[in-house]
Amino acid sequence: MSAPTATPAALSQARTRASESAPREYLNLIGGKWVPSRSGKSFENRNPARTSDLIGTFPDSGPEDVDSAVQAASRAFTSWRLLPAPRRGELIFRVAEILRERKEELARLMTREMGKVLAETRGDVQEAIDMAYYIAAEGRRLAGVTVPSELPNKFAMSVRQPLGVCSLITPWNFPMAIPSWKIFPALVCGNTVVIKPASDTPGSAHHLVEALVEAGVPDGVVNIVHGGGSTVGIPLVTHPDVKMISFTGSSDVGKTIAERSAKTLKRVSLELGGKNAQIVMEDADLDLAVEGALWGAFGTTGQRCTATSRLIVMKEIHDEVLRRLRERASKLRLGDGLEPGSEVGPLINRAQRDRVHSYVEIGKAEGATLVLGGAPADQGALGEGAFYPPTIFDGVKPTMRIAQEEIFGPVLSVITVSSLEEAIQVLNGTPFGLSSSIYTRDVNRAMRAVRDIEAGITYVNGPTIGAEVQLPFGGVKETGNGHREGGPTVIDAFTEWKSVYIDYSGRLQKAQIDR
Ligand code: UN1
Repeated sequence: MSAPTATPAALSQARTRASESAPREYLNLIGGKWVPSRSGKSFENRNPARTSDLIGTFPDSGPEDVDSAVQAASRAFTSWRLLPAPRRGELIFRVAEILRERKEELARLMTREMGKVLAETRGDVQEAIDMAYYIAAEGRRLAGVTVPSELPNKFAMSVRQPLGVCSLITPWNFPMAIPSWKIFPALVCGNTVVIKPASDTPGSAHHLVEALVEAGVPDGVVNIVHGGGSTVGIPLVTHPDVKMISFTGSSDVGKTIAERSAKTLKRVSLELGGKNAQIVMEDADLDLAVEGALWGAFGTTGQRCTATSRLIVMKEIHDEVLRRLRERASKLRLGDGLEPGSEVGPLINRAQRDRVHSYVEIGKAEGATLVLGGAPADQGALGEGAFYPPTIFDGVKPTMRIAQEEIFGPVLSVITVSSLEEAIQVLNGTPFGLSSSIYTRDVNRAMRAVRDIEAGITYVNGPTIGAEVQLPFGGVKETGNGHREGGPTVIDAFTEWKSVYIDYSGRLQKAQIDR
């Protein structure tokens, strides 16, 4: 009889348990080598559900580390750009397979460093897997346009070319999905990258880069430099050899990046803040609308750029919607995302918890009615983390700061309206335009909303969260600068067009003149 063999899932869980106990020293990846910061400085990564839990230390890097990484990426670009795109795609496909095998282990590690509950971190890893499969196939497309020439014996087409070294700066709320939205398309298009993940969640990006190394990515094609915004982020934006910057984060930082990169005319793709709203019409399926609002507002503890932070409700159904919402939200279980039964994890850190609470104070001072939550949850074990309960304000006026500014926490503002026109006007009345939603059974109203809402994403009878990788992702107004991640559109962000004319007439032909 042969000895029992461990299944991949069991091995993965064993590795997780081992790694959950011991803090680990993580390094930068520069030119294919794992190295500490030049200064030797490092920073800590702690579990936001239990800040006594030290996950590991990461290099606290500086401009000199950025420079080495950009140089390594520039060197690697000379050969990576010449590797046929289908081969680059095959490498990304191998990454998908590696992530799929480790999904559970990676999700657990992510919950430990970011806080969101396990079902959601599994979704985060899944989004990276989805993106890897989607983009791997793009290696056999990267389509250009081929069109007739106006002249005889002349061929006209256009091809896509890589940009060079891309700086990728990613946030902590989707610690693997968002890096994957940027790294995979950048690579399949033939670019090389330097990534700086958020210093609250450096581990998940590290694990993604490890998977790329294991899949066989050549030295220098992917580099990771850990550290802060001013010490690593800004040098990555201003470095003369960087050709493109892709950033996801706050609108304020996005504007700084746009200003700092404007002097060198670098391409900049920005995915910034949101103040997303869900409209509930009086004909809506109210159970469905309340389910959607709960998931949109309190899923990921409200820390999604697509999170629902305003609920715009028709006056006829206001009381009923609020009653059901309050009842359901008050039962959501706060807790460590690794504990079975937890439905709402902690905020990313105490500073964010303080910020959320300061918005609650602002809402009260502005005259909104607090109907649920509104104070940090620090009873018992929750006191060791950065927990904040689902919080609902009623009687919110569209111009109040809590209805205008991105809070990035579990705070929902309920606004009452009396017509679809007013609902859309209120929805559009913020500086942002990322995601939006309308619940109605009336197709005419749904189609008017789809047409008139100013946002990059509109859901009908679905919450504001839950975008899929194969459609463009991004927003209008201060949510971005016109670029889109995901979908075929992400290829536009990471390539230059080259138009190619091939004259096989054997004579000088003059466009616009010979006719
Ligand atoms: C984000 O909040 O930055 O659509 C990304 C969603 C997720 C991605 C959110 N698929 O909610």
